[in-house]
Amino acid sequence: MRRNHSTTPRTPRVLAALLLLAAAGAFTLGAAPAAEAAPTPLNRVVPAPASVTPGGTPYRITRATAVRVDASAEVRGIGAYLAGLLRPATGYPLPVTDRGTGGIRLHLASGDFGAEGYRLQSGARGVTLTARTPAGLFHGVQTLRQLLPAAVEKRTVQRTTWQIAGGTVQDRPRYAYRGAMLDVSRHFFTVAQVERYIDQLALYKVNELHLHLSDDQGWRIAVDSWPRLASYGGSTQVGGGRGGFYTKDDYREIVRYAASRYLEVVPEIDMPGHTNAALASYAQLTCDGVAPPLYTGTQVGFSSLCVPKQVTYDFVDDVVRELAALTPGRYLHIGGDEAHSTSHTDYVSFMDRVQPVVARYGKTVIGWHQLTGAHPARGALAQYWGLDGTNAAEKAQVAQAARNGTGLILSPADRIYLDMKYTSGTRLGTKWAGLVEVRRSYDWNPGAYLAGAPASAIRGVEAPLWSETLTRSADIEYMAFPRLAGAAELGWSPAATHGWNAYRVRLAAQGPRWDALGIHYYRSPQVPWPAR
Ligand code: TNX
Repeated sequence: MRRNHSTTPRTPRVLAALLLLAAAGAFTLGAAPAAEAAPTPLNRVVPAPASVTPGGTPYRITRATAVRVDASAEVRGIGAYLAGLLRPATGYPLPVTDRGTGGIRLHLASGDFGAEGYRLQSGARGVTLTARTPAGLFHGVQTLRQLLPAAVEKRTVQRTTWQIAGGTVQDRPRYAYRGAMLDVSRHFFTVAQVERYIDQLALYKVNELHLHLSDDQGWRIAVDSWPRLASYGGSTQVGGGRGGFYTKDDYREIVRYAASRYLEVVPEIDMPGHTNAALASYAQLTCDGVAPPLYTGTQVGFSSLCVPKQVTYDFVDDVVRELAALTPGRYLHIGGDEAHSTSHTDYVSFMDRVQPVVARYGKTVIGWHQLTGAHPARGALAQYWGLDGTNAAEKAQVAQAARNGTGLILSPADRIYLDMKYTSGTRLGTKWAGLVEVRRSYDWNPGAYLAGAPASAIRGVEAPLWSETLTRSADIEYMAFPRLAGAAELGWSPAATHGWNAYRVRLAAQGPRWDALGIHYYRSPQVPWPAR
């Protein structure tokens, strides 16, 4: 007791002295070496920029830096988004203003930028992003972000210097369609989970979010004229969990959020197969009038809408009308894959009747490539998901359709199906298309991929993520990263920049960024990740 009494007053003083010393040490350590760290080279970005001219003094973001925008609400919005990204880690105020000079400038101008390109110029006095469109500025912001240290992604103040290498980046995409698909049917993902993924996609300049909204295991979008689709058809998922669905307001929120990140939402209602959830909800949609039970397994190819019945087309009309009305984007995906329990004749007649419905509600059809076995509508796009070295007849059919004017979106399953396991040891995912390590996923050329398809038919690349085995955001991330970055680069970067040896170095630099963002990713041994 007494002893304690005599020693306690001294302890805090000693502790305080030690803390002061530690703080001083941290201050010196924090300030000095970071100031000498070289800025990230202008080409160490994913996707690789079209052209880079390094040179000159870097720009250093300081407490005095402002984000200077054109006097336009949309440009100001992108400026606010950028400032919001940079403020937490820099601790700087970064006001967004349409006055002054220097700093980080976002500027719209006419020029040879295309619909999504931009120019980034960096020098001692500032960084200027110029584009013809807000989308171009937004993509330029993602480049700027990657040129700053990975610590910029942290949400607390970091002690370092924030430099952007001097020089010019001139950039624009190879393809207009750069997509990612999320299967929200096999397992349901909340609006917040979808928005988290959207933010991750935006970092890599992905501009299309394809949502697989219906399948055998769950119907995920409210349809007022057929309410049981969501309330009953959405009530479970693979493994028998509670499932879920998006109300119309939820869906509008996803569309709004995606648009704020310059992504277009492509909704998919998969038909005529993959429809058990709909058939279970409405017995009249089946040919025998008997509703099947809800399905929580992972088989495919056992369900079909009843092609001869008129009510099928009343249903399709209602669903397409309501979904088209909710969707500002250009496309409506009608699925059409694995219709193994629909006869070929029925499949063709179904697609002949359904495609005009999509057109009537003002949307362009996208279908899985089996659509090329029917009569793809004028302007329709087919999404190719075949594999190397298999099914030559089917490949020939897709190539023939491409020669006849059907545009193609490439999603080869043995390359960019993000649900394929990386190795036999990958806990999540499936392997029906093989094991797909990071290099295999990246190392192919979309422009020359499908023999006989003219290069002009290739509209872009999409990386689908099927969710039979995925239940959490961490699962989505582990399968998507790092392969999604490679798919995004195949969609954006000119073929001339393609090369695994340089790519793996650029990819490795993303690791610390993903760590800072809390993205759970696969540390592939093929990539020289910096030590953690
Ligand atoms: C094939 S690809 C499917 C999906 C599965 C996926 C699993 C395609 C259009 N259909 O139904 O979820 O494989 O990888």
